[in-house]
Amino acid sequence: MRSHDTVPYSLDTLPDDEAISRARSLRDRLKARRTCRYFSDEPVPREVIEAAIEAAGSAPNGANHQPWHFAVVSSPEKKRAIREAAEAEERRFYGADGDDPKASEEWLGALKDLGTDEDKPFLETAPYLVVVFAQRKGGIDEDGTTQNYYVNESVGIACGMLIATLHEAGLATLTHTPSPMGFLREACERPEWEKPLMIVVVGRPTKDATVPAHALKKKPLSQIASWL
Ligand code: IYR
Repeated sequence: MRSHDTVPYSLDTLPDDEAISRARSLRDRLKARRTCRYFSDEPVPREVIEAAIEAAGSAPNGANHQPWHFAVVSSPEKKRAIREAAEAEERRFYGADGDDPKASEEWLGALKDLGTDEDKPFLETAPYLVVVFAQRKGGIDEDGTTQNYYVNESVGIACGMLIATLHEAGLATLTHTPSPMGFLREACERPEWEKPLMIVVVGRPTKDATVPAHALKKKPLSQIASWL
């Protein structure tokens, strides 16, 4: 190793059975997470959002530049503006405005079992929209001059940690990705070198919320892992 400042690091050593049982228990809690599309307007504590963003902000990332920004939107006016702009894009995507859909027939076919369409009422009803921005530059400065590395990987991992923490706090989430979503930069007053990556919709499910049965079909371990 080249010389650099260090601090000690250690982890509690768990007995194997305890390690296995903890891994399985977190697995089971994470497996219970569902992508929810029916949100009530019931408020949720801001502290939960803050803690989840702090968890996300601890994600492994390129050169510790922490190339992310989380714009937390709760104002009804902002949420409405985001909904209107997102639905305008989604109408083009699904061809709901009378023109040919931007999405291919194949893509629309792949979405059939999810039941999604151009209506996104949750963007207004959910108490919080966490708009996640990836900083292509400017991770360690304010003026966007520093180059960042592995930006999509870093921010993707951070989003996973954000969602996991929100789920652990009993909140429902939805990763929403209108396409294109450049309008989010203006709505959230972010600089041009930041790229909106996704909206994480956060709140509580409505009493009669459902999820698509299709989304419950998960590939078994034998299909998603190989051991070499
Ligand atoms: N952004 C659109 C379409 C969409 C695309 C994929 I891939 C999904 O898994 C779900 C939706 C929408 O939100 O409707």
